[in-house]
Amino acid sequence: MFDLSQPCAMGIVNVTPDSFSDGGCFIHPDRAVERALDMVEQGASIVDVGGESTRPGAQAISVQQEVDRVLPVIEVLTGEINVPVSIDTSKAEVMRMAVSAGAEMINDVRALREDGALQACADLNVPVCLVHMQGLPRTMQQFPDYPDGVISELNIFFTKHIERAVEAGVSRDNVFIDPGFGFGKTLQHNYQLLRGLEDFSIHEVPVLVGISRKSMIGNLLDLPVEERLPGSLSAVVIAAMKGANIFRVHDVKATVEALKVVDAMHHADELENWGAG
Ligand code: PT1
Repeated sequence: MFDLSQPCAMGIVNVTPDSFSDGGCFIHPDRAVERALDMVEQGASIVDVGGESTRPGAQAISVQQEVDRVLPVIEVLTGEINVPVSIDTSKAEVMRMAVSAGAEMINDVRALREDGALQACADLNVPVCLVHMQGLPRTMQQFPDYPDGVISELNIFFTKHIERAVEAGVSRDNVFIDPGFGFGKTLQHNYQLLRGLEDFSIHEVPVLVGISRKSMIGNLLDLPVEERLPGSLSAVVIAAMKGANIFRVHDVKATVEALKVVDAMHHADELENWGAG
């Protein structure tokens, strides 16, 4: 189901009224489903459905609110597409209900630190992405600080949280890690992370990255969200060359094309060797 022999795109399906880059256009379940279907057509290998915004400054929401947003979308989607649906949540109840409704992966920006999330994941036996975040969304961008270096601190975090998940009964084969670009990181931290991405290979688990349209692109280039595609694609290419496996993005078609170029370089000797192409 998760073929990670090639880099792949995970399409972002926000079912939130306050999402930082879609401006909440996909709050209606039908719109979210439509958007997900487009992404699959464009080559998404996974679609990631989320009901809680976790961008800097976002407020927490209740279990009920989150369930009401994501469940209708997951229920329809899993019947209509042939790629796995991932649930972007930190809440144990949402994880359980989403997987019952057909979701096949859990994406948790809080790395299973909420009550019951660890046990839910162990019980559900699906792949889980452990994302690094310093602090919590509402305040995480106030004082990001990594006195021992951002790469070294994240490696300690991943070692600890992979271990903790495995001890709770999560299969190591089901663990993915994600450095959490923009989650309690300055511009400097984000680019140090991008530069050092290959260092996370020591954990020998797939690496997921989410950079698409984030402030690390917008602040660098001084561009609004709708003009961040070239910068986002550049980051995708860098991350792919540094061994990242899954790319959580808004712009699936462009990302799949960029990833194919990187893959062609990696497999250059197997390409067609005639004509002027
Ligand atoms: C991510 C991610 C995510 N990001 C995974 N899941 C968000 N696995 C939601 C900004 O700086 O990177 N990996 N789920 C969205 N969060 C943010 C954070 C959005 C920062 C925007 C910014 O602009």
